[in-house]
Amino acid sequence: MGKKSLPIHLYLELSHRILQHESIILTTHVGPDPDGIGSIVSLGRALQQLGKTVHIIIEEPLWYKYKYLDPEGSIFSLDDFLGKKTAVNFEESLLIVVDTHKLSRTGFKISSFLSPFKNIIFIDHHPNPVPTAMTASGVDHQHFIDEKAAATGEMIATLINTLGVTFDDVMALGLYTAILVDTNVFRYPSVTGNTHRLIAEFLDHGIPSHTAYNLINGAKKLTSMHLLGQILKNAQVGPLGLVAWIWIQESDLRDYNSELEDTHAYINNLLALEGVRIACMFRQDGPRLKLSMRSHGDIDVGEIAAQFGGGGHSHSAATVIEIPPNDSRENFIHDLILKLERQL
Ligand SMILES: [Mn+2]
Repeated sequence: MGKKSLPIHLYLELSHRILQHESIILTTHVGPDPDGIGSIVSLGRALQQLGKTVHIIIEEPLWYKYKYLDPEGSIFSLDDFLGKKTAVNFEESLLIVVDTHKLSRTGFKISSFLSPFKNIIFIDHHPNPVPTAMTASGVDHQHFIDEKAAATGEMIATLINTLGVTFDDVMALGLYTAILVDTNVFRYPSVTGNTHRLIAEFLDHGIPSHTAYNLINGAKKLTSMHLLGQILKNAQVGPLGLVAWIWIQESDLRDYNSELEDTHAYINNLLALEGVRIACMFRQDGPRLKLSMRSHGDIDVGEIAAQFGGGGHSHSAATVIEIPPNDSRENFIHDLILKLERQL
């Protein structure tokens, strides 16, 4: 039983590669979640302690609800960073991209800004369709990927330990929150003894777990709670009772004075339904339909999302679907749910 994480000698090799550079730029995917934010803030602090010059840059300013994960304001939006007129040496500096393995996922503006970098390392736990185990040591020069890691934050914690840096309060809170959110509160099969050994270290160095939990899950607005009620009221279950879904409408967000980010975790409520094995959340994405999926147990929604051109983890995945012009949205969703249920 149990999973094998990447062996420690690969982390040593990664540390060695990172430490060869004096100047390091950190970034993560657009619309960063606590995993991306906790990872860049913590790794940035660790590298600064080691005397490195670190710049953390993301596409847009940090969402206000996540600002507590960056209490010293170390993250800059691309516009703010460019406004500082800091010189960047694209030849010598190292770019580290976390929680995604594609430069394009960092955002439209920033990916073109970052593209001249000669030295790039991606640190990620999303399944990579392109095999990356290419060097003798098992990881290629760009991609340091551990699909089995519960969160990128888990990998970053191991890296920080390998670098010999002790966690401070900010790192402990950031990395704890990264794992808390990415495992849907420790309930995914990706959680292992190793995950909890790192969690124990965060608790030793940081703030209590109930405080960390409440900062992320106990700070909802009443309007968001009402929106959740409205959306769950319209939740539906497929004819076989195996797939449940909700639909997020732009007009609901407007009516309840809420933002899309507020609805991110609504889908998890559906997994509490008896017999339901897959939870789906639909929303309009321009002319297309964005479908997010969650599962528990042994249902691999990453594989299902891949059938529709998307991807993700075994228990959390997403895709964007084109509705045929001669089909209505309601019909399309109905057929899709039935198709999913018949696969189970
Ligand atoms: Mn993640």
